[in-house]
Amino acid sequence: MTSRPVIDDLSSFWMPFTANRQFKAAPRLIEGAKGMYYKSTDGREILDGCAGLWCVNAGHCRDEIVAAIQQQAATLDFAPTFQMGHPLAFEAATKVAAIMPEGLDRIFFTNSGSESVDTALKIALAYHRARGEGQRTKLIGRERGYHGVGFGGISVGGIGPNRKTFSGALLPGVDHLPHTHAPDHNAFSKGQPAWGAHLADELERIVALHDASTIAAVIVEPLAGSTGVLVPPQGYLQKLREICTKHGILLIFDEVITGFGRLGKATAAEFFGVTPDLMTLAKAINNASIPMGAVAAHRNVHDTVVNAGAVNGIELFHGYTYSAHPMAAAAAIATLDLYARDQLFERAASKAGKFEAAAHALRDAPHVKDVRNLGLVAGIELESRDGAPGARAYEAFVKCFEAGVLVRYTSDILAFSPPLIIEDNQIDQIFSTVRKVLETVK
Ligand code: PXG
Ligand code: PLP
Repeated sequence: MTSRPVIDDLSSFWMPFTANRQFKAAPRLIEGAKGMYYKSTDGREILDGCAGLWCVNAGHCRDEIVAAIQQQAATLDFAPTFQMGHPLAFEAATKVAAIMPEGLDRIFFTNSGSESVDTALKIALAYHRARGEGQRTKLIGRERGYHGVGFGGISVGGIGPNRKTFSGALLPGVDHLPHTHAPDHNAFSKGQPAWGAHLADELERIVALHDASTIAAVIVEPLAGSTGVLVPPQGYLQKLREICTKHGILLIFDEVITGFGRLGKATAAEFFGVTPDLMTLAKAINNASIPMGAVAAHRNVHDTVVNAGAVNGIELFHGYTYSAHPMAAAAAIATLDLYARDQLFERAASKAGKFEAAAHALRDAPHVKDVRNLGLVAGIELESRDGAPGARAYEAFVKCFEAGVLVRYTSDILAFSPPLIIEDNQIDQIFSTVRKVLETVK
């Protein structure tokens, strides 16, 4: 057994989205992973109920991806993609494009979901400017939306605590749709709730207020993950699409979580049958093995920007040192091949029914006030403790970890999004562990 590191060893790493003092007083450390399991530094196997952070869709340390990265590290460690190129960048883009909805086949690489969001917002502005409508600069997000942590992302995002400290420095010209969470109507919905399509009509109100001629884009997560699993009401996304099209506004789907099989199709856009103009991707694009993200742009958006300027001029003044990093690209190619070979998106679809039943079986467990799900995503919302929102879910999360199951929590919502390779008995293990834990949680 590896001994726990002393607390001083933990002090230098300022941990992201973490209660640093609380964590460092009682750390949870992972030192290995394989398939569906993490291994903790105290030698325990922990079943991964949330694919790391919604990202390791093919399971951990897959041999094919490991080999691709190792080989690439020894062959071409880095090459610029500014006025240069390397073949894997183009190959990775072609492979991503091949599984995107019809038309979204121009791929801009980034290194994270947050960068993908900023990139998509900038492409939207560039598109309108190239069309001679440079006054279209306003951006519409949604309450409870999570779009990463860049200034663009928190501006269009709708999570109060993520914005509060920075409220004086958010992007101007942003408005927000209402969120779609409606427990009075939709608690314990299996799959898409029936009530709430009309919430998309709020976009008409926002358009009337600002005038369509000032609005560049609407950005939403087709299924909101981080905020606690909000499944879109039936017909809602279709309405957003219609209203955006009617007013010449670009629709951006933030598919950082939903991309690459989470709902049983390559994208949520495909699953819902609604095609955005721009899509942000990251995480499972290469099984989270090397940081990578992307924006899939509709060919028309790409062509409008690229054809607007002089032939020898840079068309979009945007990019990252590591856009299409060779190792990330190699990992993406290996990952996409693996998804196809093992038919993991289809596998997710085939397990969704079992997953739904196992999640909803907790309906009568202590503290549970809602269960919601779609594809291989589920959320279980708990009653909050008086005066201590989030404390109950935190206790459940810690106890699950101690009982050998990793779940995710946000405020008082437990979120589940396992690797798509999950087996039936592992689905049972996740939810039976959560039930046992909830029986002991105060
Ligand atoms: N958009 C969406 C929809 C996301 O879910 C981002 C953008 C930002 O991606 P990066 O790679 O910059 O983190 C995300 C990220 C959680 C959790 O447990 C979710 C995310 C990140 C960390 C934790 O809910 N989503
Ligand atoms: N800051 C400085 C001083 C830089 O030179 C660069 C890139 O060259 C950046 C930030 C941006 O880094 P990246 O391209 O990795 O996003």
